[in-house]
Amino acid sequence: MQSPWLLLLFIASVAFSSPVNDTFLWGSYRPNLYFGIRPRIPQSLLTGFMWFGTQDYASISQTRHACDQGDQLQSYTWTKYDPRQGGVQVIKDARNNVQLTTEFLKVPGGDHGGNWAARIKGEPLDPLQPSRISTIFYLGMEGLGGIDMDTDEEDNGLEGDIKFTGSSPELDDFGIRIVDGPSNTAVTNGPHSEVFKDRIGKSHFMGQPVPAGNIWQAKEFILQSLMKRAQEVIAPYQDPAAGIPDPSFVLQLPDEIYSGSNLYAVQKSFDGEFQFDVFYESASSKQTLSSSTLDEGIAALSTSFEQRFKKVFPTPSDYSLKGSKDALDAFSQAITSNLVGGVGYFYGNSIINEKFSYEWDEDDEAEDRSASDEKGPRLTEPKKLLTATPSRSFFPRGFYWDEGFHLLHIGAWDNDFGLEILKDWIDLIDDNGWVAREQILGEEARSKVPAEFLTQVPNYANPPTLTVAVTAFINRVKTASLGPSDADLGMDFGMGSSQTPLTEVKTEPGNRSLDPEVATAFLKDIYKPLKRHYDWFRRTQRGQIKQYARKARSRTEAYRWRGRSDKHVLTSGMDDYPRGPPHAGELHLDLISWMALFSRTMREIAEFIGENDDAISYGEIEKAILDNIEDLHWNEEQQMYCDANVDDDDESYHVCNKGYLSLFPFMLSLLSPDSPHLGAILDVVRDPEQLWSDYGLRSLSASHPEYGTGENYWKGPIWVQMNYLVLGALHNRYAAEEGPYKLRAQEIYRELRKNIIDNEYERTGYVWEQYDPNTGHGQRSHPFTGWTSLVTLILTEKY
Ligand code: 6A9
Repeated sequence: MQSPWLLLLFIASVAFSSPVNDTFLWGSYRPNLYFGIRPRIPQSLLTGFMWFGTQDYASISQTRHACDQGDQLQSYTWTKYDPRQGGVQVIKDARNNVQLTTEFLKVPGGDHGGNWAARIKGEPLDPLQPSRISTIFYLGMEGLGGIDMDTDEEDNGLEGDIKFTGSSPELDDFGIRIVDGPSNTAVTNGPHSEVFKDRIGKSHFMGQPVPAGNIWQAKEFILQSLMKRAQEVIAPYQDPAAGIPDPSFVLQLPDEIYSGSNLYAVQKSFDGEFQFDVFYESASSKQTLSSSTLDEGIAALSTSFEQRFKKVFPTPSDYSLKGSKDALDAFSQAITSNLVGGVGYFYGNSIINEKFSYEWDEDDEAEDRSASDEKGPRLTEPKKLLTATPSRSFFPRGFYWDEGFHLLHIGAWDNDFGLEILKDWIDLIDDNGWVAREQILGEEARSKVPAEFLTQVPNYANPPTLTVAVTAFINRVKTASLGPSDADLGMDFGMGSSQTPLTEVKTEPGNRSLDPEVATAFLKDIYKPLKRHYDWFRRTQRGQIKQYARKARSRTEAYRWRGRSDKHVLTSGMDDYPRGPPHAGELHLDLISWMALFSRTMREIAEFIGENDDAISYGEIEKAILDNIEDLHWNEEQQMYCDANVDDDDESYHVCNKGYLSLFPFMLSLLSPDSPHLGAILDVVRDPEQLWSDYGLRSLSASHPEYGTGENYWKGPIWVQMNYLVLGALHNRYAAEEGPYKLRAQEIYRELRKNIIDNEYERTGYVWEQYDPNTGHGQRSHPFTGWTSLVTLILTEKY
């Protein structure tokens, strides 16, 4: 079939065809869907999968496509996922009595990012009950390029393999085949089966043109097309006495292809166990994939994943944890797989408002915001982003400070992949040095966000965690270039050593970027934007120091989150954590602590790449910040670090709220082990009336008047990433270095780690956004595939 896109394509490919050989081109990069494979190319081939039960007519209104807590699936979890090889996901849907397995296998070859295969299998959860499922796999082409389906437009559906060919500037020519497994059966009996006999047991399909940028709404287009036909088919059966046909005979795609189609769907309906495969073959690879490619490939992937996992993230065996070693291994593998399998690729514009400002922020010299004269919200240029996501159902998009934590974990698993993600985040740093806290790129991402949260404001920050991922990377580079005997084997407080053997570290897949030369080149590349980012923080989040001038050793280092409202400081990341009243003279303890860490990490980066003058000045700033944390934020009567504020008489005072906030100088390892304040902090940490619970540290002291009140988001519940920071500070510094509290720190480390790991993870099959400090039960968004997965690093003691 000759079509206009061929001509366009020809022009485009002459203009910018270059072979891509990118190991990370393909992935489950649509993590908002239960299963969606796409390349990390802005506008290209999107694939997706959906299913509904045909046990009744109602189930189609609950077609499963985008992850949704309302679907009430028992679980969906990647049990294995490797960004180079693919993975295995298990989905349990009790309403439709089906357990689905989605397997994804990457097969290298050719010059355009390789091939892949997917297998979708189903079996009844309860074998004694019927399991009637209809599945739809779709492919859509966005941007330049096209897809044709190989069919004579059979009115009654297709038997055998279903074939597509397509092409795009980046992917070049490719083929897609959908192939049935060996023993699928369809519903054959039922009222009026005679009438429908020619269509039973076949694949049904549709193809239609969809406007640019709309493929993400495939579910709506496809179900409309299906329902249109279903209404026509059902019309003659108005008399209930005559019996209504079985839903699986009626709820079928129309077997029509419109000209100019760029969205195609293939539907298969089953009675009981089933299986089918999808093969994507890049023409340049000249390979033909088959079901045995998947049989063998997935088996090999499972074995190599487990072997490598045990090497990279070993579970210590001689530690008295509640779970058995096997159970902990499986759990740890699943949470890591969900983090990595939850990485998405996003592309599109976003909404910013340069002029928005709260009254207490109004005095700011708005140099960063005066660049544009435009008032009110506006759309930015489109941007691309490869990023992990905190939650596939509730917030499947990039969040700035979450990402630093994600990258600690991803980078330890696959350093190269971690750097690809980091690079995309660095690319978001704008000319002023700003990065939006929440990355809501494109219509699909926006469709998940209530209007009042869409707009990002260019003087709002979020905790600077990215450089922590960068220094973790530098530490891996340093460790990898030492021999195993020279390397620091880390602390071991009697739970057995869990250090990775260092031999072969560099040559492992995933670690090529640990080569010191490669690493240095990468760091030199990102240094300039990072520095711009750092300068942006220091310039725009600076606090007023005049009311504190008598106390402060440094006249410059004081900080305040912009963009807080009366009750929330979303920019701090700890949304409803108690704070003082909003005031232009307010100073935030967490932000100044983050700035100390930011300065420290910038110094380490500068030292590594030989920017020695910069390294010295970062060091000086860090020192000034540490002085001011003592001068401005330590409250001697209350024996704790506090926010500071200014009253109506222009006098400064402390705002003290015991909880995660008061731990910051300790939690970010800013205090020296002989700090006179360490003892008081450890007392609060270990006190069951304050932060200590059997399941981890509470966000707010149990003795605080606001504990557990209001939204109760950051007023008590346990957050794993914060516990990870505390454990890291203990493990790497206070339990390791000499000081009066060393033994105490070791003891607390051991107990806290055990409490976190022993919590209820296996009970629900999910990890959760946060945990109830009274029961340990997971709460809020689930599955939470972001920073809660740090339990893996806690288990294997990588901080
Ligand atoms: C609003 C909901 C259909 C809140 O993990 C991401 C962030 C953290 O960075 C932050 O520290 N979460 C934490 O306090 C989740 C934020 C989700 C906002 C989504 C829209 C739509 O519901």
